[in-house]
Amino acid sequence: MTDISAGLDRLAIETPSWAYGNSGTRFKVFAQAGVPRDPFEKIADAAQVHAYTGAAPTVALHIPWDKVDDYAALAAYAKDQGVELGTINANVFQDDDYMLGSVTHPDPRVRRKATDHLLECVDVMDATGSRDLKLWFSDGTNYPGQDDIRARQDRLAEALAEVYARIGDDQRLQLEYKFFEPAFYTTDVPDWGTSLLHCLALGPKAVVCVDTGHHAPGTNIEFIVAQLLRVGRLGAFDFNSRFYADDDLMVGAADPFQLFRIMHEVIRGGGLDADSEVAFMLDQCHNIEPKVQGQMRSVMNVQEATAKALLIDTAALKAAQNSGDVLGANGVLMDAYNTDVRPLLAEWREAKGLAGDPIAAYKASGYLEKISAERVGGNQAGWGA
Ligand code: AOS
Ligand code: ZN
Ligand code: ZN
Repeated sequence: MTDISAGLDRLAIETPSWAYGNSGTRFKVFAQAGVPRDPFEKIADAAQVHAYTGAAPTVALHIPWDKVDDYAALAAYAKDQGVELGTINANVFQDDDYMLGSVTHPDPRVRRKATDHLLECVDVMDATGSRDLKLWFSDGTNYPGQDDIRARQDRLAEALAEVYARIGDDQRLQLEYKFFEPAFYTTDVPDWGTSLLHCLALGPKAVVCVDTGHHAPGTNIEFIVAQLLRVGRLGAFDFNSRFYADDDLMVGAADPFQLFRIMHEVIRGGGLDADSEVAFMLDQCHNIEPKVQGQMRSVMNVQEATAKALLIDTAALKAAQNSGDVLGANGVLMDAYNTDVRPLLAEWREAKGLAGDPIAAYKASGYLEKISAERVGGNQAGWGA
């Protein structure tokens, strides 16, 4: 069998700090035992995911949910636990001031407040050593005529330009899109085209973040991935699964075949090459399942899809494509997809001194029992109250 270990070695999946806290829907948040009470404990949990999977070396922070006095101390703690701090996620959607928008709000006072928060996030990046600032805006309108759609784009461009001017040479601005929710008529960054246009206007350090849950049903996400890679603007993924809208379920749970197709385009476009800067992140909430295990399962799902994509016989695929062999080409892809890669991934882990079955090893470790006894009064993730 083809040696795919080099490709797997390069696959690093960032886990989000908010996945470890309690979460739910607007109907109910089901509290779980042992959830973290502060950012340090979230990092300790993220470190478990990396310790058992060997593929989740960084953790994304969310400001202000993970606000601390001393970010250097948080970064040092993370290092101590065997992980590093990753992407900084901004939050300009939770204050009453943002009811009509943040950086696109008609009132310049609110726009100033929102932009100042984004600049504060860059200060945090400087302190944590993070490369990426991820911006997701809930901004939009609910009713036709509510605000001037075009003026809102101008306000967005102005704020982004100010943040872009502030980031360092080695830092990037990721602009995430989402087609609806919480705005229901227009969203100010609804799609990859809008995100890309703003990134192109800003410059090379501005890149698009593709959240797999942020598309209308039936959208061909792998096409978007191929297109963004072609122009060097695929910055990152927020991986998760959707059945209906922005469900934030475990990546690969709803449609592992879609995930395989996405990873095929990533590999085809150089997104897993040694010099690639594409960031792979999870953006999920575990409302009813155990959180650390949920993150492990998700990391493993991405690894499985990637392993299958790495197994594609690219020479045979190209030959079939070039000779117009439609079924042959499709068959090459399906052969790879239908391969059971679990034994191969277990071998990959064992070669690194890890357990072949990370979840079984984690369950046997007693970590969950330990944190359940030690941590009383864990926090909500900040999501879904
Ligand atoms: C919101 O729908 C987006 O997916 C965001 O990426 C993210 O979930 C939020 O910013 C939490 O940090
Ligand atoms: Zn997201
Ligand atoms: Zn989302």
